[in-house]
Amino acid sequence: MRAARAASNASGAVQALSDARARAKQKLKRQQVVRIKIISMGDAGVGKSCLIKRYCEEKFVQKYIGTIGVDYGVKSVRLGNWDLRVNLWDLAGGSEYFEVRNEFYRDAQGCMLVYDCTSRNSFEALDSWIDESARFGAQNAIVVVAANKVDVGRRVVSEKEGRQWAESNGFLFFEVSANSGAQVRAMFASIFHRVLHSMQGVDEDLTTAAGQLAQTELFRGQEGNPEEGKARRISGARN
Ligand SMILES: Nc1nc2c(ncn2[C@@H]2O[C@H](COP(=O)(O)OP(=O)(O)OP(=O)(O)O)[C@@H](O)[C@H]2O)c(=O)[nH]1
Ligand SMILES: [Mg+2]
Repeated sequence: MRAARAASNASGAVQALSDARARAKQKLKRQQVVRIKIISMGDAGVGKSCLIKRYCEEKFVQKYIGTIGVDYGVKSVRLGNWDLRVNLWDLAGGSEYFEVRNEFYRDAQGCMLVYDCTSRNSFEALDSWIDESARFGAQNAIVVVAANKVDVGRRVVSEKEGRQWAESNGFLFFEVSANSGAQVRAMFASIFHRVLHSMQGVDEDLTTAAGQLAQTELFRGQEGNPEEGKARRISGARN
């Protein structure tokens, strides 16, 4: 009788220990943090800072306050049990900041390359941005091309033209508006997904969760985006 009670106590203790271990493991999993580095680039005034502000704070600022050199921020994105910390380096587009921003390209994993669909110059400058970023260390970054300001009626670069340029380089393409918020969340979610997918040693569950988020945001942003399947690194575009 006493032996049976002792055995039952022992098995209860084993069970409690195993439960505690499972809880600890779950907690550890919850605390997993993955960091990625994303940069923004494109001509001055195309709306890089506004797109980041729209995504991080859901706000839009009408007044143009040019970035001085570089701005930095961290955005946390909860993905299943994971905490994705997105380090956002917002580079000034003005030529006077060439020396400053060249310090920040290195090891970028993702890049938001922005033009203003109401400015042909900003569209024609895209090649030079790719060259500059590749020259200064971002050659492995996954690129998403953002045609911004689609809320403005008087566009001069058609969606077709923008898409063709992105496609010919193998980049993701989104038409966005920092003003209305159109496709901004979908664009960021897609780049996170592609960056995680491209990284070595990332837990599959995390990449899957990021892919699901990207799909959800695409649905939310209406009809979806045929470019979502494609992604290529900067280096892949130049050969
Ligand atoms: N209508 C409209 N205006 C926008 C949009 N995005 C940005 N702007 C305006 O464009 C101007 C420039 O925006 P910024 O985000 O500061 O541009 P930037 O690319 O960061 O410029 P630099 O920091 O100088 O490189 C501001 O006056 C914004 O209000 C948009 O989607 N629609
Ligand atoms: Mg800026």
